[in-house]
Amino acid sequence: MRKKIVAGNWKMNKNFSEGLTLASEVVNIVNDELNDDVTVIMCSPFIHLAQVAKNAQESDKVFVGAQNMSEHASGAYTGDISAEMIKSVGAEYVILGHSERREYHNETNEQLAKRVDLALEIGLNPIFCCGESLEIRESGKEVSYVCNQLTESLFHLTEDEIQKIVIAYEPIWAIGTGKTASSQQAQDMHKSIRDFLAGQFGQEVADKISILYGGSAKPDNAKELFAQPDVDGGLIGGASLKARDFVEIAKSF
Ligand code: 3PY
Repeated sequence: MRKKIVAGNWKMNKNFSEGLTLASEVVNIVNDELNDDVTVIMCSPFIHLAQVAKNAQESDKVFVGAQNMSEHASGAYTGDISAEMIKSVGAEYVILGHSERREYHNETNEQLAKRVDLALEIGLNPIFCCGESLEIRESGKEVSYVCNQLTESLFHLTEDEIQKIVIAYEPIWAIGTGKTASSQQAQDMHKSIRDFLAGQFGQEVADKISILYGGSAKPDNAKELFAQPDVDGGLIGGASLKARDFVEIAKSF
C-alpha cells in the first residue's frame, strides 16, 4: 500500500502570525475529521517552520516540510538554509525542484541531485518536483522530458533511497494558471513515471513510491484526480492557504 499524501505548498504567502493561525486550523480540522490513512504535510516558508512543526506535534497525521534547501552542508553561503537546519526544527520533508525554483533560480537537475543526496543523508524526505512546460507538451515530448528530470536527479539512488522520495508531477502549464491537467492526463503521466521507475528500480519498488499531482488542484477536482490508480495525492498551491479547502482536498480519497 502506497502512502496517500496531501502536501500544501504555501509558497511565499502568509506573514508569521497568519501562518501560525493557518497551521493550527489545519491541525485542528485534520484531528477532528481526517481518516488515519492520509498523511498531511504543510510546507511553510522557512521563517514559520519551527513553530509550524510545533503545531504539527499536536497531530499524528500532520507533518512539516520546507520548500527548498541548499546543496551545501554548511558554510559561507549567505542567505541559504541547510538540510540540517531544516531537520533540526522538526521538519521531515523538503520540496526540491519546484518549477518556480527551476525557473526563477535556475536550479538544474545536477544541483537537485546533490540536494536529494544531502536531504537523505540528514534524514529528510524529498518531495521531488518534475513537470513540463506547455511548449514541451505541445511538441509531444513531455514523457521523455520528465523522465530525463528523474534520470538526472534520482537514478543514482539505491532501491532503499528511492523509496524515501515522494514524486510530485506538476505540469508547469497548470501552475498558477487555473488550468488543471485532466484526470486522464495526470494518470497517463503518473503511469509513465511509475513504469520508468520500475525500469530502473524494479516494479515492487516503483509500486511503493507515492506520486502526487500538483497544479491548480482544489476541492472541486481532487476527488476525480485521486481516484486515478497512479495518483497518490497532491501537492497543493493556492488551496493550501485556506485550512478548510486544504483539508477538504485531503478528505477526497
Ligand atoms: C500549484 O498548485 O500551484 C503548485 O505549484 C503546487 O506546488
